[in-house]
Parts: sequence; C-alpha cells; structure tokens
Amino acid sequence: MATKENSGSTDAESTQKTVNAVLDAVARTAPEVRRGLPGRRIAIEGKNPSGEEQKAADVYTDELLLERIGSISNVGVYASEERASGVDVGSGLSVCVDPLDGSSNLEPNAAMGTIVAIYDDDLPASGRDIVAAAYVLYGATTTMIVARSNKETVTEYVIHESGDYQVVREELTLPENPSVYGFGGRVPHWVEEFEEYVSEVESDPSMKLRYGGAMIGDVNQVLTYGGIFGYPTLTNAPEGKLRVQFEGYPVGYILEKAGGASSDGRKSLLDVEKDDLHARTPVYVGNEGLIDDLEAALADRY
Ligand code: FBP
Repeated sequence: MATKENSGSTDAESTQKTVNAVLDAVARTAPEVRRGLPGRRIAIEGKNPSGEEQKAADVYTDELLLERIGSISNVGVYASEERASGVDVGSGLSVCVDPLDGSSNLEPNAAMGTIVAIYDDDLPASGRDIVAAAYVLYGATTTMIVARSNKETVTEYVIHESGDYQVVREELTLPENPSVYGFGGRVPHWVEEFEEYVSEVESDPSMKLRYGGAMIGDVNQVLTYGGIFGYPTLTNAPEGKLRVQFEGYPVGYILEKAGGASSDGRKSLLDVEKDDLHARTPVYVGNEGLIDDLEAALADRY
C-alpha cells in the first residue's frame, strides 16, 4: 500500500507523466482485451468483492491491466473491482480500475467498458484526490474518454488495433439541450420520489430512453447527446449498485469536467465519503438542470 508521504510526494509534472503512462497502457491493452473476449463469456467460480458473479473476461482483463499498470514507475497501488484489496506495486499514485464494466453485456454482444481513476492519495481516496479519470468504450469502435486535473476539458480518442490512439473530439462538452435518459434497477424498487421524477423526464417529448445495461455505454450516450444516466437508490438497496472508487468518482469527475453535473441524490459524487474500497453509492450524472431537478425531487427523503 502506498504510504501517505509517498502518495503525496509526486509533483505536478511527474504526476501528469505517470497519468500519460497509465493512459498509454490502458489504450495499448484495449485491443488485446477485445481480442480476448471471444470464449471468455463464461462465468467462473466465486464472486467479486461486491458479491457479483465474475466472468472469465473480468479476470482476464484485470490480470492484463495489473501487469501493464503495475509496472509503471510512480504507481504505488493497483486496485480493481475484481480484487478485495489493492495490490502494492511500488510507491506513488493509486490507480483504481473497473476492468470490464457491464461484463453481463458480453453474452448479448452489447457495449462494455474499462474505467480508470487515478488518485494522488492512499485508498480509499476522496473524489477530490482524482488527478485523472478515463473510460474505454468497446462499441462499434473502441474509444477512450479522458479528463485530467491539469486540463479544463474532456478529450475523446479513437483507439486503433495497434493500440495507438488519436484525438477525435477535443474540448468535449455536454450538449445544452438534453435528449436521452437511462436509469438502472427494477422499477418496483425505485423510491416514490424518484419514480415521480422519472415520469417528469419521460413527459418531455424531447427525451428518449437509452438504457443498455453497461454504465459506460449509457454514460457515453449522455456525453454525446446530453441527458441523464442514473443507477438510483433503491428500496431494497439504498446505496444503489455502483461502486464509489471504481465507477462513481471517475464518471462524476468526467461529467463535471464536460460541463455537466453529478450527484448521489444530494451532492456531487466527488464529495461522497466512504471508508470502504468497495463501498457503493447512488449515481446520477448528466446536464446540470436535470441533476438539480433530481436533487429537488429527492430532497424530502434526506
Ligand atoms: P460491472 O459489470 O462492472 O459490475 O458494472 C455494473 C453494471 O453492469 C453497470 O455497468 C451497469 O450500469 C449496471 O451494472 C447494470 O445493472 P442492471 O443489470 O441491474 O441493470
């Protein structure tokens, strides 16, 4: 585990150099992840630390990323959704990975992603310790969205079969007029105030339902068309399903950098404080107006 003095000792320049090295490693690994998916959709014994079924593809992707990211100097800890605790790989930044977000989409050949959050502190870190967040989307093409602490904007890259990646959209910002929405969890488990909010959203003729079952695919719809994605608080799971360190913080960081907003129902996802590496939180990200309306709708619950 990176020690406090180590994790805080990296200066801005070496931090961004390490961020670049991590992003290069993730981009280079993406084509290999895609090539390794056929034949790995079977479930394997055991569960991940969140108690969910692991696929061979989850474990394969996690092992590739540990090997690549773990060998980068100035990376102190590699942690993943698939491992109970972080792996000490030296000293420096902490890297949290959801190796294959939405792996249940492998069987129906639908979109999946890899999520990366880089923190300049020990784990579990705070959302305000993020120095970079990124996600790879395995869709019709392979793309990567990146947000950095030393840049006010979000960049989209396409990743080629070689692992080389090039900019396709600089200064990516959420469109002002939202048009898509997607919410997870079973409707009978939505709390009443949320159900009323969703009815409001659905009554807007400009809004279309886009829910694909992999957060990264759904969030990318919101980033492209404007709108809102949420995996909400549920009556049978008040903290929802998504993990703070591996999903909530990085996606909240990216959407806020793109001029949108994030929330756990009350406040920015980046201000959620949890002392467990695999803690969950309700996740809502999208256009500021939609998030403000959501927080107003849920206000009576808190
Ligand atoms: P993992 O696959 O990384 O566990 O991610 C959880 C997830 O697949 C999200 O990507 C997605 O938003 C959500 O679960 C879908 O949940 P559900 O199957 O309940 O709609």
